[in-house]
Amino acid sequence: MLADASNVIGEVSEREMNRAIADLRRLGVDWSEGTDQGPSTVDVQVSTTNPNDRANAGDPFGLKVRVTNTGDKPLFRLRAVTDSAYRLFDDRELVFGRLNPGESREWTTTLGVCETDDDDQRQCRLPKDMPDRADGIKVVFQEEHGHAPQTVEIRTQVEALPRPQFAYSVHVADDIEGNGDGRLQRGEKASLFLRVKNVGEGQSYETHANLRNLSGRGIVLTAGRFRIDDIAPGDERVVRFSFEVLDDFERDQAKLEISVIDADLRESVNENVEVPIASGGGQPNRRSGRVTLADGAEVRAAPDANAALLGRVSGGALAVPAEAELGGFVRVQLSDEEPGWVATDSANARGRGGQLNRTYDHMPPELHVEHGGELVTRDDSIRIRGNARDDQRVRDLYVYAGSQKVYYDSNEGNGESRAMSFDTEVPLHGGINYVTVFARESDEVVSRRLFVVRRDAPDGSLMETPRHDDQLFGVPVEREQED
Ligand SMILES: [Ca+2]
Ligand SMILES: [Ca+2]
Repeated sequence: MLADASNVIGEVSEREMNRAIADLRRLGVDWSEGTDQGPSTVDVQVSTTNPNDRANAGDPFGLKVRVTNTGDKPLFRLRAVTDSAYRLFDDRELVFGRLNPGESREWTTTLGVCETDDDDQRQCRLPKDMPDRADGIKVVFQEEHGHAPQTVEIRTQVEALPRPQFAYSVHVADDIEGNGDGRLQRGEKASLFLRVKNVGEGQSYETHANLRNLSGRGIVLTAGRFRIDDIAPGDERVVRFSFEVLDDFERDQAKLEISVIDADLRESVNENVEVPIASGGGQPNRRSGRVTLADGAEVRAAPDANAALLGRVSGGALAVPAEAELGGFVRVQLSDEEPGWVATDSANARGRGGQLNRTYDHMPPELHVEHGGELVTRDDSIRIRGNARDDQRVRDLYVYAGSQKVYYDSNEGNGESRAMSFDTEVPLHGGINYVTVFARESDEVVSRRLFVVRRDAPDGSLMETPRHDDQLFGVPVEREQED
């Protein structure tokens, strides 16, 4: 039988107890107190619902315990509770009740989190954001008259889902209501194009893109929240936020916060963006028709050779609609109605076959971590190694064991600023250890890998996890500059 037995029994009032007993009877469990007739031997089989006790994050996973009375005395109110250093696997209840000689009973409890879906179906699954981890579960028995069987143990492994990772770029255009000069003045309504690319190895799930105003009065968001769920690896999405700069906005820049969050996997990026507010500005001349951008032409956010680079034409020339001209630049229309500026002398080429390669200014380092495939050890440390590379730079790389920093290496002064490698021993305490590896390009652009290693005793038995670490889900990204 499959049931979520938490709080079926426990500290309950008599009335609740009677109701619980009736519930158990419906499940075929006899919860009578009985009279003590002495001990009896019990065969206990503990297993999980999966082969090799391995599961994938996001999938159903259950613990199955089968008890057989191999002695000659009945046992009463037989039950068991799990004990694990992983909160989700801890304190699960299994209920058997009266067990007569020769009888077997089985109880399965979920190790996941249960919710009722839209069709009123109750679903219990492991959380999608679980990292690679190895755990131990003890099944501790109780019997009304003190004849409980011995504690049994089981070991499980969960494999994380491949994770998405978000690279992105931000482009503010005065294209909704404004003079169209590529700069933002008071009184204009602007688009903020957020281009998100999944550069990770797994898809995203429930994904939110949000824009927040951090400048107070004078900035009005008109579209600030989007859902961009289920982004496959390698795919990109464009979100078009919009906001207005009121005439009485007093500051010389608008401060906005952008965030992209996968709510299921708890993978997120966020960043503050400062958009300068221009005073004055030119009036572009209207243009129509198409222009052909030369192979290698640079498309920028404003009519200025130093303005942010949106992308570069490659593989041939590329024809695009022309909209306006200003200061030696032509404003063209890119995909998704996004405007861009190209120097006029790069906009009268011939040919075709090119495409626009978009630039991502926020691309986290590619981080590989190897732990030898082993998440269980009897040693007091584990060797991990790996490397990080980035198109811009890798600033530093560090490792935490629980809340303790155990490794740090700065890339400052190294010959190759865009790559780093590491090879280190991470100390382990008994039981469950959270190991997190970080590689940073900057304070905001960080990659992280988390996994959970179990250290067993030299004889292979499960070890107690020190209490201070048992709730820790890795550590937050550091903000301060390392020394
Ligand atoms: Ca403008
Ligand atoms: Ca980068």
